[in-house]
Amino acid sequence: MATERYNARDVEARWQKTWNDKNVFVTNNDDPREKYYVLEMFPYPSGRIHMGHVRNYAMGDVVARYKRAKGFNVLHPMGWDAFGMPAENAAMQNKVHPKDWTYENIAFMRDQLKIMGLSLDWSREFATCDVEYYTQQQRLFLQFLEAGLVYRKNAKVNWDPVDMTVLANEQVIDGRGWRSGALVEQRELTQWFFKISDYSEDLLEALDTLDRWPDKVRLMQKNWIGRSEGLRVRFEFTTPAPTGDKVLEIFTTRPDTLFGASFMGLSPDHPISAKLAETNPELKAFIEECRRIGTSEEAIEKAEKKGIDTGLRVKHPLDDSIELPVYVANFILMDYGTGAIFACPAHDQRDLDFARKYGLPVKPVVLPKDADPATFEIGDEAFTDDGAIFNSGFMDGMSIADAKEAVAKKLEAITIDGAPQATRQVNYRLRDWGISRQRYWGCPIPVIHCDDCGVVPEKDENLPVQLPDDINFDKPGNPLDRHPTWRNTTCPKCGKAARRETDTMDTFVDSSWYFARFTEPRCDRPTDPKAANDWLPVDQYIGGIEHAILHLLYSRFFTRAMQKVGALDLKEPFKGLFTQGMVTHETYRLGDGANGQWVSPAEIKIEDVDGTRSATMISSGEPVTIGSIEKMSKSKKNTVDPTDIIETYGADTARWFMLSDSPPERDVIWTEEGVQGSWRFVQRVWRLIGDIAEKTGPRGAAPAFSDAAAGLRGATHKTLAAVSKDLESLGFNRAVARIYEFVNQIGKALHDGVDSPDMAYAVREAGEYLTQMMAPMMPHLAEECWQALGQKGLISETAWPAVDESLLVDDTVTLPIQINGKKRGEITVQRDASKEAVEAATLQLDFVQRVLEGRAPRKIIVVPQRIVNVVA
Ligand code: ANZ
Ligand code: ZN
Repeated sequence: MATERYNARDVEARWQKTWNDKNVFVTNNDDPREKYYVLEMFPYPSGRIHMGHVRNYAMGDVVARYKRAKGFNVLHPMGWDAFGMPAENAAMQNKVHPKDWTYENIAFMRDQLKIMGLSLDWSREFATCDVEYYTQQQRLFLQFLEAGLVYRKNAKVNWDPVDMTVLANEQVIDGRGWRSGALVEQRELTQWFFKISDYSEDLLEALDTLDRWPDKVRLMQKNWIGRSEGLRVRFEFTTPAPTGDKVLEIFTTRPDTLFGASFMGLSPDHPISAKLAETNPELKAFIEECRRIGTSEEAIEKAEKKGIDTGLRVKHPLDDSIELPVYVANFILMDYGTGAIFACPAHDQRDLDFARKYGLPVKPVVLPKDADPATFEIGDEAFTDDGAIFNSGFMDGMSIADAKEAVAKKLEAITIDGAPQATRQVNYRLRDWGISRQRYWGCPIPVIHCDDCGVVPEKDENLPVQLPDDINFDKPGNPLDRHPTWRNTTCPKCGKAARRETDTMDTFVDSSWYFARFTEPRCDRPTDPKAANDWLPVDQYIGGIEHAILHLLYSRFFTRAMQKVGALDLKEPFKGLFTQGMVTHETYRLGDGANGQWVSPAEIKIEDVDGTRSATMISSGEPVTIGSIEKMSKSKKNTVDPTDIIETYGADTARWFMLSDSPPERDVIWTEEGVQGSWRFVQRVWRLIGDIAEKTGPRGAAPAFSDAAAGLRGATHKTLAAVSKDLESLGFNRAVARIYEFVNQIGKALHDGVDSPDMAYAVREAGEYLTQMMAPMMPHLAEECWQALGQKGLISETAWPAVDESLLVDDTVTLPIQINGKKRGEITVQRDASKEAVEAATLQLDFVQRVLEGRAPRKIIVVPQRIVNVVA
């Protein structure tokens, strides 16, 4: 048996069948053991799994298998994030129904995942496009609506004229639709919103409690929420405003710079701008021009700063003699603060660009440290750092913080037009979440439009509002709008003919609660609160950094919203978060490499002559240039197909290589040589275990151990302790490195011979522990080895071995040797060696014998574990 080559293909299929037949990974909610929930971000069923998935799921599976062995009741489910645009694009391009396309992809990808040997509870699988799932999502929506967490409002949206859909800000890249590439337009639409802003402060504060999240993710969320403390300040008009307002209210975070005010700015969407535009064609044209920039902050930030003087004037709140002009300016957003600002060009770059363009004053009021107030001037760059206030009357000499406080106090105490001139305000960048999408392949929003009753929620007992199957994609836009009958329904309130809402939900809604659904996936409510509370939060969530902001923030909001409607009782869904690095690969291009067509690793052959690598096309022998290492992507053709790899080398090899080569948070470079190295290791382990099985018998009672046997046992238990620690902290590559070393140690021991019972025991133990340690990473090989070692039962169901702590202490000590009171050298002995044994060993030493010159010592004193004194 030991000489037989390990045939991963047969072995892996066999063990997968056994696990499946025995329901080894089906999790029972009533199991009394401590619970552990490990989850990888579920995939979008695009058609095939890619190496990024393999890496992600291999990591999650190691955690799941390790925790199971540690005695936890582990939940490790899998599902599909299955709604979204690609299915509709496929429908349009290939005349296939989005539903068929999606479910066919799921079937294919499920098989791909199954050959990876993941310890998943497939009985809990669902796709977000399953009617059962989106029914419960509609139920949640209605509960949120009733709880005041959902509302409708008119909103300016990014409209993609080719895909005929609203785009989120993140989907607009350089003013164009991310998918279609079309120039994005602005439209006003009535949209559905989730009130995530109700939780701005809570979402921000609770970041501090997420101590098992990467710092960078917490920081990204913090910046996204964007809390800022500032003042609302009311400036009195000295010319009549067209809206009849007496004051212009602005929001500022820098009231300390008030004396540097140069002009006022209004958003193009400010009511005063709109009113003025009615009679001012130039302004009207300018406002329309602004609309074309897009709604994203990024686009606005990038655009050249432009504006128009309205002719209106306001009074400076701290100095009656100063009058400030009011401009409409393109860089001011209506939905932040009050949609109006005072501008201080010396200390704000946007204001400075604007002031330089229109020749407005630039007066510095914050003096950099060590600068001379008499000569300090602003050039092309605003001064935004810390300094001391100057040119500012009563604030002169103050720090920025003190000045902010002083202005606030002063203005709060003044009353104009019946209200304080300033009030303190906290602002958040975080906007409410617009979830309306004008698409077919999403969860229908379960509301009805009635001419008499307005917007009416669908009745719970009428759920689901099911997507119609008979649709066509002949024209762009939303097929639900065009469907001849689907829209027609009756009003749940008055019973008259009414129309269904045709918007569907943003697919981020689907992924904001799937982790809760997995805890009781067939429940006829969104969740079973007991199951959700028992399992959640997810102990270890693993996924890509690209979801660091939106998906995680929305899920955190959803958990709070679900708590509010009683679906569960907690706030934070993910206790531990891990973001894994990407899988990269060399790139290859035909010809000299500059503009040659990309070619895939499978199409080329690489030769290595004295360390110089060169590549040619397998088909034609054409030369190929080897390029840089990049994230695997279809566009650069530098992908390898997981199924090909698994069929060639086996799942264990692919998993092992993925886990071995670099720390899991870093990028890993996929190389053929690397995979082959892993494959050779698999073979080596198999031979090693075969040898052990042949040369040693089952372990009985522990015999007395020689130094060599004790040494190997020490290595075994030290490796076990270290690997356990590595797996606890997701240090997979470290665990792998230790296992490599351990295999070398076992190999050496085998080579030295295992004829004595103590060596046989130690080697057998080492082989068993090795098998158990590698089981989370290479589960098929481990099962096979376990069986070869004559073990009963599945290793997947076997407890993690216990570390014998006594074997962790180093079992030798090094003692200094003094001869006649002077240190002459050292001796290394067993820690528990007897005094007589140490004495005898000391007398054997060369340097001791030289001093004694053949005589016996007058005296020899051994202080155990401390020192040896020889009196010559
Ligand atoms: C005067 C000032 C002076 C400002 C200065 C900055 C520097 P954060 O920190 O992001 O909250 N602002 C206020 N409302 C705005 C809007 N609707 N659109 C664009 N800009 C707006 O930013 C707050 C600062 O952004 C505010 O403080 C305001 O400019 C500007 F030396 O007021 B500041
Ligand atoms: Zn009605």
